[in-house]
This record gives sequence, structure tokens and C-alpha cells, in this order.
Amino acid sequence: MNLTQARTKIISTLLLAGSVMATPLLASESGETGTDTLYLQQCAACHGPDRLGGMGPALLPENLGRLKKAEAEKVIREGRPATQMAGYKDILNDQQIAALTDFIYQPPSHELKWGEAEIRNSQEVSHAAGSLPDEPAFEADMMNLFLVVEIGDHHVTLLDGDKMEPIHRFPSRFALHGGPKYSPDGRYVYFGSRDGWITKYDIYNLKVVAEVRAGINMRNIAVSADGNYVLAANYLPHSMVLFDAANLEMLDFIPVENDAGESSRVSAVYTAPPRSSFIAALKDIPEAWEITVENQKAKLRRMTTDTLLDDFFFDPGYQHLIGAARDGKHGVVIDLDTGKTTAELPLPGMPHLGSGITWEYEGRRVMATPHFRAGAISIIDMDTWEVIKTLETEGPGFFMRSHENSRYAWADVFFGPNADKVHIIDKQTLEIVKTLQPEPGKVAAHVEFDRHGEKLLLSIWDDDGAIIVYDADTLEEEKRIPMNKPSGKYNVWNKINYEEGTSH
Ligand code: DHE
Repeated sequence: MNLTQARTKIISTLLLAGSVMATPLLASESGETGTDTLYLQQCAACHGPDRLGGMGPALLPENLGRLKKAEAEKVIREGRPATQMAGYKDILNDQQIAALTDFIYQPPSHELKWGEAEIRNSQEVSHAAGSLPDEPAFEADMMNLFLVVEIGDHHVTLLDGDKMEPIHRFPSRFALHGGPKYSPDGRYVYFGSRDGWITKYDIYNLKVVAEVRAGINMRNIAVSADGNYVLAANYLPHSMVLFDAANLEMLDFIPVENDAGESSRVSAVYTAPPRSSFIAALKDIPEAWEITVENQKAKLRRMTTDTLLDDFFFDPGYQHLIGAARDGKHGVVIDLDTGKTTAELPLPGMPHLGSGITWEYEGRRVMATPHFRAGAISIIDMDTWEVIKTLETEGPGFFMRSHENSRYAWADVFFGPNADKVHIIDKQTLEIVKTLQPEPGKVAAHVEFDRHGEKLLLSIWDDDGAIIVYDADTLEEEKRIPMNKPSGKYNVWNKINYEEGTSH
């Protein structure tokens, strides 16, 4: 069925079912005369009659938060290259395009539901567990593979980390965000999209094996250390959802609320391997949760925090949670056994702790984090929780990376006029020893090392972008592989071994 046929089908179905008149969401949302009908006629086939998404992404304020209105209007007018989104300038006039843009940025008039039934109905298993060959369909060091998420045209490239050559490229869900999570043996990977989709992909067979939609607006996912469970954390609705990792069957739906019944978004959830648990921080309620799975159900242990938490990080033993306060003015250290705050960190520039890394420096462990709102990298002693050094950078940064075998840590300057630069820090002198500008005028961001710490990949974050391969020792560029806005890159070995220089 082509796009026009799909549109015609959904409109006739809705009209026949009387949905246009009967759906309170659409009837009461009309605002401008006829915009709701216009939406149904032109957009619903791909984006869903209730804007929850379908073949196209969800068109709700939460999901559009990162797209400027003018940009959305341009997409409606001209379409989005390399996607199914066609331009409407020959079908709709300027006024109609403006009205549709306003419409999709309005919250729906009633609460949208994405509960147990919707989640179960969304599950699609294309290859049941055990039905595909257990041998890889290609030759490579399976532990030195990289996945590169290309957010320009929503694809993922699988890369051979020895040869630094692409093996396969496949379409992803719209707007993947956060690190994909590997199964402990590295065979499977789970991707999470901002629209709530979880995709399980079999790397050996280069095939999507199962998908499910966990929420309307999802924050991230975590895979349990034993590989048996996937836990999804949502912004919308206020929920967490537990899945069987084998086929993404829903096992438990956890409303995220406190004892008083107040609900909250989830800032993030991560697996904590030595604790055999997941740790989550809540964004609107001062609580962090430790979640274990018993009889395939989630069991919660609540920790009351002194402040609302944003993203967070752990010490290597998973004894402490190091969290960014939502006010962006400090960080906190919480002892995960007692649930008590043991230290306050003077981190005033909204640290991006999810991107923190650790290493040994003069016989002690230190961690470093970039800041979203300050051109600074803070280096913190993890015994005393004192900031031992603040490095001045050429602007606020997003990601930091290193590897146990490398002398250097890499930090991007994601925001501001110097976004095309990358700093290289000597982990033993705690100084910036080199600043690269690989492609003047184009954002350079996010690094990932190969399993040996000998080579690394850096993204040129542009539709006409690339990943650049560097020698981790000489810091010399070796090659460029063209890609469409490559964002994160994830090395199998580093991830499944929780390498100290990379995100977990
Ligand atoms: Fe991310 C990871 C939160 C905006 C690209 N980002 C994460 C994680 C969190 C987070 C909690 C860790 C999840 C995980 O890996 O399981 N990100 C946020 C925000 O709160 C913020 C600032 C605003 C938002 O709207 O979400 C934000 N993030 C962005 C972007 O604008 C980026 C640059 C582009 C994009 O894709 O949207 C972006 N975030 C990333 C990437 C990772 C990530 C590439 C994984 C990094 C890694 O190496 O693991």
C-alpha cells in the first residue's frame, strides 16, 4: 500500500467508524476550524489518529520538544529527506501548514493512555528465541564490533572494529536515543527510541527479532546483568516497564509514583551488575529506586533523596550513585546501601554525569564529567569526593571518553561557536594536551575506543558527516567513513565489560 492509499484507508476507516465526530481528543482539539480534520486527512495515516505515531513518529509536545516549531513547519512544507515524510507545499496552503504545526504542538485534551494492553498489543516477534542460527553470518572479531547510530536518516551501521569497515547498515526506529544495550554475550543488542520503541536485534544474523513499544516518550532502557530482563524508563506516561529479554514480552508495568500517589517522570535507569539490580532516579519526586526482579515482577526499594535528580553515574563498585541535581547547581553522592547522601559536589554547570568516566590517578580513582552549561570539565577524587581540578574548555560539552589502555581522555565541545573542536586530556597530568578541529564548521562529538584502546572513532555530527578513525596513541587521523549524522558509537567489548572509559 502506498502513502496515498494508506491515508485514504485510514480516513475512510475513521469516517466509517464515526471516529472523527466521536473522538473527544480530536473534536475538542480542533482550535482552528477544520485543523483536526486536516490532520486526519493528511497526517493520521502515518502519525496515528491520536498523534501517538505509527509509521511516522509521535506528534505530541513531549516528543517534539527538541524540534523548533519553525523547523517542524519546514518539514511539513518540504518533507524530510531520506524518510517517508513527503512535502505538503503543493497540497496545503501556508495557513493550513501553520495551523497543523500549532495543532501538533498543543497537548491533547485528554490524557493519552499507554498501559499494559497497549504495550502487549504493540509487541511483534519476527524471530522467536532459538529460531535463528547460533553462528555469526559473517567473519569478524565479534567482540570488537561497533554499532554506530546515524540519527540523520535513522539508520544503524555495524562496523568491523579491526578493519574499521562497515559490515551492514539497517534502518532503525525514529530518533534512537541513549546507548543501545548489549546482551552479556554480545550477540543481541536492544535499542530504545524517544517514541518508546524497543528493538531487539540479532547481530549474528543481522535481523530484528522483536519489538515492543514501552511508552509514548521514553527516557532509556537497561538490560539486567544476567541478560534476562529489559527495563524501560518513561517520561510519558509516568511508568517503568519490565520485559522478558528473550522476546520482549511485558512482565510487569510499574506506575512511577510515591506513597502519596504523586507521579513522576524517570530521569534514567541503569543496570548495577554487582548488585544484581537496576537503579533509577526520578525527575519530579525526590526518590531513587533500586529495582530487583523476583518471580518476573519488579520489587522496589525506595531511597528518599535530598534533591530531585537528573542523570547519574556510579563508582566502579556500584556502592555510590553520583547524581546531578535538577537545579543544575550541584551534584550529590548517595550511598546505595543506606540510601543516604554522603557528599555534595560543587558542580555548578549542570554536569552531564551519564557521560562520566573514571581512571587511576596517582594511586587513587578519579572521575571526570563535562558540563552542559559551563565550558568546564570537573575531575573528582572518588574517595574524598573533592573536586581536584576544573579544566577550562572552549565551551560546554556533552560526551567524554577514554579506555583503560589509553593515556588520553577525549572531550567534545558540543555547544557554542567552538562545537567543531575536541579536547584531548592527559589522564596523568590532568591537562588538555591537544585540541583538534577535524572539520571546521561541523560539530565534532562523541568518541568510542575499540576493545584494545588502540583506535578510536569520533563523529562529525552532520547530515553530510563521517566517523573519523584516530590512532589512540599518536592522535593522528587514519581514515574517514562517510555517515549521515552519526551520533553514538558503541563497542561490544567495552560495553559488555563495563570498560572504565566508556558509558555503561
Ligand atoms: Fe542524551 C545518552 C539524557 C539530549 C545524544 N542522554 C543519554 C542518557 C540520558 C540522556 C539520561 C543515558 C541513557 C542511556 O544511555 O541509557 N539527552 C538527555 C537529556 O536529558 C537531554 C539533554 C535532553 C533531552 O531532550 O533528552 C539529551 N542526547 C541529547 C541530544 O540532544 C543528543 C546530543 C542527540 C540525540 O540523539 O537526541 C543526545 N544521549 C545522546 C547519546 C547518548 C545519550 C548519543 C548515549 C551516549 C553514550 O555514549 O552512551
